[in-house]
Amino acid sequence: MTDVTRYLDGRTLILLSNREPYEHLAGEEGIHVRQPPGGLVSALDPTMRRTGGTWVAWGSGTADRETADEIGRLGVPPFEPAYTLRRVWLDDADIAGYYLGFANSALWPLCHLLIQHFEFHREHWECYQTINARFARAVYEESLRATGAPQVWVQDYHFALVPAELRRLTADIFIHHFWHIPFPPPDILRLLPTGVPETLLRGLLGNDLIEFHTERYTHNFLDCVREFLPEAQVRGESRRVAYDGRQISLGVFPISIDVDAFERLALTEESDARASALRQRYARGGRALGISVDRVDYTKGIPERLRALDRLWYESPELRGRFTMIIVATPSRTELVPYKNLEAEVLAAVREINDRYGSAEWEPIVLIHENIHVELLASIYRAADLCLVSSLQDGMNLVAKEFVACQVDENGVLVLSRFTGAAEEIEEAVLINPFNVAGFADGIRAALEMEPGERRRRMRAMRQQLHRSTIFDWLAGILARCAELMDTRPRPLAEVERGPVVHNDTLGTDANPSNGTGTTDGAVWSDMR
Ligand code: ADQ
Repeated sequence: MTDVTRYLDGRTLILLSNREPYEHLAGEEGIHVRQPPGGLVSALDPTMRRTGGTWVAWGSGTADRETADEIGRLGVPPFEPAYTLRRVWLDDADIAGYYLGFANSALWPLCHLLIQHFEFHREHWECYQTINARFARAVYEESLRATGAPQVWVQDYHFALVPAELRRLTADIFIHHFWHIPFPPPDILRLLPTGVPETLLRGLLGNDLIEFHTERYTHNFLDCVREFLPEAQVRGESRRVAYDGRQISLGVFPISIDVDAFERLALTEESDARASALRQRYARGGRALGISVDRVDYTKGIPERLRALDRLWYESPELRGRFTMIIVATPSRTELVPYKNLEAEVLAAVREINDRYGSAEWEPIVLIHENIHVELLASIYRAADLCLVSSLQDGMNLVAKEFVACQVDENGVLVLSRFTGAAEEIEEAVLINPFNVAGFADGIRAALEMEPGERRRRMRAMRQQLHRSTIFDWLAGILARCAELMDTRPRPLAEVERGPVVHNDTLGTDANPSNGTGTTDGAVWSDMR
């Protein structure tokens, strides 16, 4: 892992994300701790362990209150505290308004251009503002405890208003923000009531640096600023905005995965055995095996994928019995109606396809409708001959990268929607448009028929490219850019007076009631969004 501590130059990193890196859960055998192994946590937790600092997040676990002090702080990892987790409490109304409401029923569909799912409620917007202010206050309090000059890193669309609110509380603090999903063009943002887009953009312009996956999202952001905040000066060529007497920079930093970790998981003896067993079961006698992995979310194009498969088996009867598709589809945000409906639609479509084309020896689609352990995921990726990613819009899409990392035998073909951030980065995938069902079916057919030599050439090129751009390169790129920007800023007086910087202390064991209370179950993925 690249040593990123040098870019911090002794500053204290304060990270803000909606989901926390360690969640305490009450179970039958007492309290246990779980670490969600999503890309973000697996990159940032080791970093925080090395740099110290504080991670501020929603305390979502059922035993989170009992395992933190009275203001929600505890040292983590629980058995070997290296940094501080500051939990912020939300009640059911907060979750309904801020998280399920404005963040996931307004911003999420708008940013993905899927306006048929867009819902605006004034109470949700008010709640979003209140909760953003609450998180900004928590970050501010943590910044006052920091022993080194603080550098705040905000994650995602849950916190568009935090940067401006935090800057109101402490003007000189360095704040940057990674936006994990697409950023929409002005015509889409205009669907929000007057005043809301302006407030969101002003919130984001509280940052010193805003990071996106692709150039396109950066352009959309700048177009929105031009349109809604005429008082701001946009300098497109240098990707900067001058606003309120400050300079805000934008950067393109495509996120990635811990490539070596996935590769190692795919290469273990157990994984080898599991991959052989999977092929024996689903791909016997020259049959091909396909895989897809997503949360059940309308952005992922799951019904479109099923339509393409239906068309393929309808048009090409010779492919019936020659190709099995494993669809891993994890329930997500099931409290929301569009998600509940989508789940029912997916289950019904899978049943229909299996009834229509299946036989006593062959089930066309094997649906795994739950979270699976990352070890099993790596084995399935390794065993598969093709991976279908069919998002209607997707900020990046990590599944595409995980598949490539686990293809250690270099046999697989990646069929990738052109509407993912990944498609702008990965060369040699078979690109498809999920809205064009016939074209999508052709793409799958082309992947199935591709010569072994061509498959190997493409996969090898994708793997080489991926190794040059891991999650640690992403992290180092962002922190290096922050260091550059901080160097060009005059050092605020408070920081000069603070004297030599040292790492933030984590809470001692006394203040950490969670110590020794359980096990880390790192293998189960949890819905990070
Ligand atoms: P997501 O929309 O969640 O992320 P994605 O990037 O594909 O989408 O990441 C999903 C992660 O969940 C992957 O690591 C995948 O392996 C895992 N996962 C999904 N289903 C699973 C299951 N059943 N069992 C186990 N693991 C499962 C958002 C944006 C993306 C962006 C990321 C990171 O929407 O565009 O790539 O953030 O910035």
